[in-house]
Amino acid sequence: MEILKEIPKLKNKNCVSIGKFDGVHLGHVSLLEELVLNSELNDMESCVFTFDPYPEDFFSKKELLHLNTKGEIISEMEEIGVDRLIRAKFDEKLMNMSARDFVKNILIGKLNAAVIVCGSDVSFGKGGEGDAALLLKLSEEFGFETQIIDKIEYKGESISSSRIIKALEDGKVEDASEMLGYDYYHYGKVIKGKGLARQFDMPTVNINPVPGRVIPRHGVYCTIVETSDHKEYKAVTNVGIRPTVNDGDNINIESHLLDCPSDRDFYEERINVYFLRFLRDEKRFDSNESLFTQIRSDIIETERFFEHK
Ligand code: RBF
Ligand code: MG
Repeated sequence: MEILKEIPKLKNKNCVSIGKFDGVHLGHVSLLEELVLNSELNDMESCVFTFDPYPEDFFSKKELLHLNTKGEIISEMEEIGVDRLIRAKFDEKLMNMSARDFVKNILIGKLNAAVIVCGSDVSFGKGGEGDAALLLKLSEEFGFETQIIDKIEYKGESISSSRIIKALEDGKVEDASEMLGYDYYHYGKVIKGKGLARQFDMPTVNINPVPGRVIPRHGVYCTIVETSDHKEYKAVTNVGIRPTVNDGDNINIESHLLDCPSDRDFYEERINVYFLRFLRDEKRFDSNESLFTQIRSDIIETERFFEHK
């Protein structure tokens, strides 16, 4: 896949998608698959047009949290078979371009779009004035084909990144999984913990969350921990700031693996932690003893969860 920062002038006809593509989820994946299928049927190349930074990050003047890193999204596009990804700088000129000019000058003039594939909620051009209806209208005038893809629904509402982020922030990780098409996860290199959990005969593995990625609601979860040798362990994981033992607001993701020899040290290995079920909120306990009494019951609940799974 070719990745471009500048908008190229393409000679051959292309199938083009425009959209935010700010996360890997069922809605975006189905749209991209449709784009690639369409390009193959038409014997054209597929091209995704996006903005970098995301317009919502630009307008809020900070990098908001997203479901995936840009690198993860790029890998997914590559895997789906997108030929070309344009990450155009979101600047004054593009921002103030009318929707009609955007189609005429960029999509047709530069990208030579013969087919445009996009979601029914597409919005483009100045202030987001352009929508699916306008694309259909302009396709007659300029002679390109527009294919509008219906949004995928879950529990009666359409799937979107913001809805999935909300579910994660509410601890509704099963809903998030259904909308993502995979279990939400965090990953990282195992860092040194305090060793306190080990004293209580509950060794744990700690990672820091990936910057920029959404953190699920602080609390305790049934999880799967996948190690770099592709072994999967049932685990119980705390996400949060550990108010019982810490003063800071540094967020930590700490997992106790259910069936793992306690002398196995994962230090510096890369792990993935997949969130399967929210058990309870993170709390401040009066003593380490009461914290670990609670953790023992979290472990029992987690064992039950996996028995019934
Ligand atoms: N720390 C807290 O301060 N409050 C909690 O509710 C809490 N729950 C936890 C649940 C599990 C399953 C695990 C593995 C850890 C939890 N911790 C919690 C973190 C705990 O403070 C930490 O394991 C030890 O202090 C050692 O770093
Ligand atoms: Mg979207």
